[in-house]
Amino acid sequence: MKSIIKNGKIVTAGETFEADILIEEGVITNLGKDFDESSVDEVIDAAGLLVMPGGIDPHTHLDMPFGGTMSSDDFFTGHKAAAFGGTTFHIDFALQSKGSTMVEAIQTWKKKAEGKAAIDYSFHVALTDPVDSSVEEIPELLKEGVSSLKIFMAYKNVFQVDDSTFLKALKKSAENGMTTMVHAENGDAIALITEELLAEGKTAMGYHNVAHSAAIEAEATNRAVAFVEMTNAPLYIVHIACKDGLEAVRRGRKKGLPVMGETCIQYTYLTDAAIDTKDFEGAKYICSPPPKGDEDRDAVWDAIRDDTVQTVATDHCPFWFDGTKEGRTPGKELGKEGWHKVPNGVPGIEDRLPVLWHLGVNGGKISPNRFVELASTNAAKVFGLYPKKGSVSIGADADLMLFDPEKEHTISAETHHMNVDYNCYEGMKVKGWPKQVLVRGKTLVKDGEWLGEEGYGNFTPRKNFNEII
Ligand code: DUC
Ligand code: ZN
Ligand code: ZN
Repeated sequence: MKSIIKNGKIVTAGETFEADILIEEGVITNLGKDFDESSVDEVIDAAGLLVMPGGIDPHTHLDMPFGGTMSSDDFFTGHKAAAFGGTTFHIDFALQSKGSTMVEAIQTWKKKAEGKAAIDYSFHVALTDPVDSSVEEIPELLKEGVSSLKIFMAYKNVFQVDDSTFLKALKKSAENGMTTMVHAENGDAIALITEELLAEGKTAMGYHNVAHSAAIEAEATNRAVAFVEMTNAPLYIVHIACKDGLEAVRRGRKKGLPVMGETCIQYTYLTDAAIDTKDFEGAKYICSPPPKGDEDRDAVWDAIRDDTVQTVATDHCPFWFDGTKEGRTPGKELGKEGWHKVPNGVPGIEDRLPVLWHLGVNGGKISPNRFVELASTNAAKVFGLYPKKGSVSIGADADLMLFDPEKEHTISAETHHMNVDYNCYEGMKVKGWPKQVLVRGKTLVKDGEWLGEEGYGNFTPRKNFNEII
């Protein structure tokens, strides 16, 4: 299969230029002008469109057991929704079960995706069983194509590990050229404050933000950055949502430490006011860490602008608002009796790019090139996929988003493709929408029509010893 994309304006992390793209067997084989159209199967006219690398979402949770239920998107529905929103690759989390190995976790997650995947994907693995054999297993993960390891400082008695395991994992990962990632909230403090709040009968949704305060996130983030100072091991701090946490990362980076930061699209828009409602509506936005105050939301944008964070992900972890309906897994209603029982997570895999473009580029906060860095290229660099993914260059996979910067769209659960009954950006009128989305040269979405297929997506092994950006 041979195709040409012509007349588009190519926007990469580094440059904006006009060129046509020649694609052969899913790979970009030339950039130029006036390619011979007589010998190709398809010519795509991208006049008036921006041609960008497809989005890479480095943080998702599809088909994940959590909070007494399962996240509601699987590897097909989640991939379909991702593609509609311009995302062509994602990295999901395989979670170790206590008593099992991390390699087993990766194999379990590979099975979840096999035959369902519609876009390409990879996995991080979470070390949740804090025993020395887990740390010793770290180099084995590379044989599975996995080069990043996740540590939880929160979710006591579930995923959380102690500081000595965290430090050992950091060192072992660094020795093997792997990137450690961390969920930075103080799990012991959350557990204690939760107990105290419940003893006082404080079950309204807004108390989630008291138990998951900015101080709790910032303390763990500062501790994580200090651990980087002690070990000089690369660390990527996921889903940073508060000003003081961002400040810790900024300070670490100024010192030259190999620390990198991720924020999520919901933190650029939502605040704690969304959760702190009188009724149960607030449950929709309960996630950990939760969005915080106006000042924190402003700090997220500052961090996006000044490169304190290198990626904008989603932490996509959808749960039905009403999971009691036929055919649905239990959802947010599990927490009707209190915020502490609400499954943590928000949907966003489909919304990330249009919302980031609209608030960021149209809002005058970031350039189109910075958008590409945050949405795609930086994740490819950090996680060992670049330049195969995240770039428009000769030899790269033709994972492309043809983006119409003039197209207006109102985001709504009525029209989205995520397998969930609400949308965090309901009613937001965005300008800029993906018109056509390709993975390895195959069109998955065109003008709002699904042309992809279940099983097309490939597991993509990743390299180690990656760039620290
Ligand atoms: N936070 C969430 O809100 N959901 C999934 C896991 C996490 O850390
Ligand atoms: Zn997390
Ligand atoms: Zn997560």
